[in-house]
Amino acid sequence: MTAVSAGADAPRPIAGLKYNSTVAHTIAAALKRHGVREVFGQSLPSMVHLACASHGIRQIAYRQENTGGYMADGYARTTGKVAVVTAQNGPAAAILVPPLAEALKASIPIVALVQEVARDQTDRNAFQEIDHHGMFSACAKWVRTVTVASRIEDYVDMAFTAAASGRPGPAVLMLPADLLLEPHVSDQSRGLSLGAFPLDRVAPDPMRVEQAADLLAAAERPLVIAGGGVHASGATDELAALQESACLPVATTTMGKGAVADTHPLTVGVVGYYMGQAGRTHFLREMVTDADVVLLVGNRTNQNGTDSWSLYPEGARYIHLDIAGEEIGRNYEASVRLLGDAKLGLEALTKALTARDLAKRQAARPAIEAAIRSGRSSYEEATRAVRNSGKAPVRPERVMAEIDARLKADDIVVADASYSSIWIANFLTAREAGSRFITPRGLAGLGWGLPMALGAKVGNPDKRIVCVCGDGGFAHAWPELETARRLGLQVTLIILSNQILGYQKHAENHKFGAHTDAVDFAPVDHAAIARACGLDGIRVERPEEIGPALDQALAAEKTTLIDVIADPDAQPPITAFEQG
Ligand SMILES: Cc1ncc(C[n+]2csc(CCOP(=O)(O)OP(=O)(O)O)c2C)c(N)n1
Ligand SMILES: [Mg+2]
Repeated sequence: MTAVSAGADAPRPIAGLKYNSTVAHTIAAALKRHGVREVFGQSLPSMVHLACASHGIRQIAYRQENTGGYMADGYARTTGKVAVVTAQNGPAAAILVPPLAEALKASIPIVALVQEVARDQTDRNAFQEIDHHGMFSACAKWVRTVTVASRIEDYVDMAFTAAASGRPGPAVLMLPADLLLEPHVSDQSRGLSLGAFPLDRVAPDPMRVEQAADLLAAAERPLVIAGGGVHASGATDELAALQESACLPVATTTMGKGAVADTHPLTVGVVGYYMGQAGRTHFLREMVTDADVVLLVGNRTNQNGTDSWSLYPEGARYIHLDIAGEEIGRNYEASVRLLGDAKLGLEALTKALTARDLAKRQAARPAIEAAIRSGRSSYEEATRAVRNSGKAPVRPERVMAEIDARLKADDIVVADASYSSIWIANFLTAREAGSRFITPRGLAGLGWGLPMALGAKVGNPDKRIVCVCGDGGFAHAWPELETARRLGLQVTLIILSNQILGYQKHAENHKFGAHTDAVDFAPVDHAAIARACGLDGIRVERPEEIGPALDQALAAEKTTLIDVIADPDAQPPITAFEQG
């Protein structure tokens, strides 16, 4: 939270514009004060975007509200800034629901500025009028309509505060179309910037931190399981410090991947529902099931992360650190409840632990490291053949091995839902604490991948973005290839073309012994779609072609789509698939 000088908000009038000092201009100035440089939108509410332009705020024009919302999500996840997305009332607002729902479940701060019908047309069946409050109530933290010009800055600030404070999430501010045109001059009474998250860091109760430190110091087989909250809090350095100084093994959820370096000798890796035979943590399952003290950090203990609540030990004592009190002890009763920010909580815990006698922890370290080393090498051995597979159609594990060989610590990897999230989280290596692997684990909806990658690129123009999508999921988002071209957003986009809705088909076969006829589809030339949009497209049919295609794409100036003709029988190591 920083104070911003009023002079920085001076607008530059746009030639020909009929309105130069309106409520919309006050909104634009407030956005600028909150550090907003880009707004994801498609013209509407037009006056907001025109006013934003006069304040030097760029419109990142999406082709569709649904994907525009995912762009905002990818931007927020990878910048630490609240993302802003706009939409018209009615149908446009309706298809903003899925990305806001993802953001709510995954705790991502987004402010949605949505046009509302004119105030005097309310409840008259005005064009595209619908109960927006009812529609957004289940997918946003906060929904309000501002109706008077004098309160506009209060409401913009409330929206940013709602999005970025406590557990981050989406906030919706409804803006009646007529209000936006009302003449207005800000009284400049608000001067703080609220656009970065976490907005307010609160530390857990120090007494409970001491209790947690006692438990961890005396534990026989302690384990940390870190979730996406560690990234949201920017707490990866603090977690790495705790791991190292207290000799604690650290596992993560899928969203928590990269919270610690996969290369650290005390990192277990991602644990959850894909610890089957080719799972990176397959041979380390006992490290979870046998733990006697478990520290959960920013981890909502959901179904996939806990392998349907079968993985985390029943008899263990839990210390649960989270910014959301309702998550603490939700599925595993917490002996020690640490309500607060992950960064401050981990810092305090490390301090409390290092003030104690850590002889027990230090003595245990060599055996823990040896177990992890052995588990990793068993995994390497078990998967060597498939990671080096020379077969066509291509194995996704080989594609991941080729990406992994080229990955740098500060590259951002994004995946669509379905198998793609598992392929990247299981087979790629987080080289440093803080490396980012973005997956839509809030709701796991198809189509998030490409737009999240574009949003990440908008927020991180100097970083390399690698995006992996299944062909089914990609079909939800093809139109945004034009956005990549128009805005010159360079992403290395890999489509795993197995010509099926893989996860769906395989899950149906496992569960029902048969599948419906929706899961197979006709061949699609994705590289040609990319070329039709003015991007580069490469078709890969043989495994030896993947490496050169990746090298070309990573060095390219525009988005390059690599259409990998992939093995429809390849299944990631989902434990449920291997049971019976
Ligand atoms: C929006 C949405 N619709 C449907 C589903 C259900 N679903 C989960 S995985 C999947 C198949 C995805 O296929 P594809 O994207 O080709 O990836 P693959 O599993 O083949 O790698 C489906 C339909 C979903 N998760 N989200
Ligand atoms: Mg597929």
